[in-house]
Amino acid sequence: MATTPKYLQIRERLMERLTTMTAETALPQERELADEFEVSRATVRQALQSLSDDGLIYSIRGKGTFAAADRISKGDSLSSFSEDMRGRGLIPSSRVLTTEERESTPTVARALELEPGSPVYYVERLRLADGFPMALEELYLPANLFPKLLTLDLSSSIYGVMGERYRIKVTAARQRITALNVSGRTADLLGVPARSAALSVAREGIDARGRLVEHAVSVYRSDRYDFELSTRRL
Ligand code: 16G
Repeated sequence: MATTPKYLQIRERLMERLTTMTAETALPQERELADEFEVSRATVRQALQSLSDDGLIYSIRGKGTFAAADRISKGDSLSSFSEDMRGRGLIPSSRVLTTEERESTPTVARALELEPGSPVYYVERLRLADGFPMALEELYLPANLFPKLLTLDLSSSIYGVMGERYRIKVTAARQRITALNVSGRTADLLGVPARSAALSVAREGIDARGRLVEHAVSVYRSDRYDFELSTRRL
């Protein structure tokens, strides 16, 4: 009778344990797991590697191995980050990192169909779900549409502020998803090791009157977030 390889048995036991662990908490060290399960460290390493390959855990060099959060899928309805997170039972929040008025660069001007150099408000925020980093978001908003925006509290929903304060509702959007690796400040803010894979989503939000009201670039941790798109043959 074929026996299940040792590392798969350890993997099973670790998977059971993961179901009781909160996301982002550390697993015991390799050596401790080897003692506990009475197997070699090589077997533990193999089990951990296979869990990591499946995205159930992740390691940070020098720090240890951690339980991964369940991945969040974004559907194809037009929603804000806050709605997205709430819809999944998570509490959204933000750390506002930068707010300033800028002259639009050619790229931003093209995205918002403005004259290059026209004033835009720039808002950079770290978006969190249940207190854990999910995305780093940069927003550019035409200054003429949102007078005094930067005097407001932008740590909750910008779409909320747009609707309540300016009566502007994003009703359609153009989106572009690209893959990238994050390093340096971005990786640090997102709480991932350098060169981690991430998803960058650029959105141009259009309001009910057909105006381009936002250009946003959100860089999501790809271990915690994915996009789901439905298509139909016409
Ligand atoms: C999402 C949007 C972003 C929008 C933000 C508003 C994508 C790719 N981007 O992150 O364009 O500015 O939501 O969220 O979906 P808020 O209302 O929670 O601040």
